[in-house]
Amino acid sequence: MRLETITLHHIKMPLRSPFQTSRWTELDRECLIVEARADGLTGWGECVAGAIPNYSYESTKTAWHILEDFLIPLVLESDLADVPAYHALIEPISGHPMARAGLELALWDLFAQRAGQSLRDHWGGTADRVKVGVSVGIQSSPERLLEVVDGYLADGYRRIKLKIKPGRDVSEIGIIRRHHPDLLLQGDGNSVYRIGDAEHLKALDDFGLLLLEQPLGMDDIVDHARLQPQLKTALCLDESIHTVDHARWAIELKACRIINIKPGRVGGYWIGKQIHDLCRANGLPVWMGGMLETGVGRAANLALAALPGFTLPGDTSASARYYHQDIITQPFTLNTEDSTLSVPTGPGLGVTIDRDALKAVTIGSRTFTRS
Ligand code: OSB
Ligand code: MG
Repeated sequence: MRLETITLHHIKMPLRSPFQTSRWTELDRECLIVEARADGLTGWGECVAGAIPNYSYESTKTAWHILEDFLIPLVLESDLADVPAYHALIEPISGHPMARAGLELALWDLFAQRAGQSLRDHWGGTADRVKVGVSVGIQSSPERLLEVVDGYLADGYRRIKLKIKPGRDVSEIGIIRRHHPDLLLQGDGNSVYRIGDAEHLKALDDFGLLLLEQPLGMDDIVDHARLQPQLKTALCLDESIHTVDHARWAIELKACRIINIKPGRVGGYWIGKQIHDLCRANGLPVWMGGMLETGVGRAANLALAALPGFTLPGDTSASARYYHQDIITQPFTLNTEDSTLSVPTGPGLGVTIDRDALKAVTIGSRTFTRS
């Protein structure tokens, strides 16, 4: 496939409520929407790098730089047979997984449309619906947190993930567990604890958590392997897993019992699928993480989460949990009877971009053309 144009849309969307983790707070969602044209088709992708390099070192500006100066020129000079050929083409460029993943998704959308398949079918997914929960940020007090969680339960969500940090962990998880003894509940430390906190983290074993996500350092596997045998609670790695090798090392070292797959973090859906396959072969459950995606990334995340190894509820909540107005014409809504989102079935991503809504949140754009 010879791409004719690639457009980057830098967008900024206000979040319905601030999202606070152990290390940062987000008020708005910035990201890049990638629009690629070839053979009369338009493919869409989402690069999830945000305004500030907090969750990882990437930001919308570094991603724009990597896309504009390296990835897009390579693609516009080439005739790509498939998505693996894209990965071979950009292999000399190191790092920047979110930038790579954003363009990769636009290519997946084009190749799946050309094959007349939904992304789910293209990737071999089987599920029609994906179980989902909500990732709830740190609130002003445990009492306020309980109100917020009760609101999501009233909306129909059946799994809750709580952001935690030292001093805002045992109290927050404790109050939710006391009020909801049977709720599927999990915590996410976003890399703020250290191995010296092992005794403190053991207190969380009393709450019957589904899992504890990434308590220790952003690149750590070794200390998580020291921590896991000291806990009853299953550890789940997020920030530490960027490659298939990282997943293999984590499995070999028994650093976790579960892995959260975020396509942006690992450089796209192709590698995300490989991590899924590796975990499945080794008996580790996986689940779909989230980066507060727009409807574009959300559609693709649901398609990948339709693979059989995604056995735990994901962070792919409905559009309205994040935004008053999504950039797709049919926002994702929760199936309240089973706390699921339906996997799109149309060709490619299976969603339609709302051009007016996209325009309203665009703060910069540029089109690159094959010369
Ligand atoms: O650690 O999983 C995380 C959002 C942004 C960056 C990191 C994380 C998150 C979430 C929210 O937890 C996931 C979502 O609802 O999209
Ligand atoms: Mg996380």
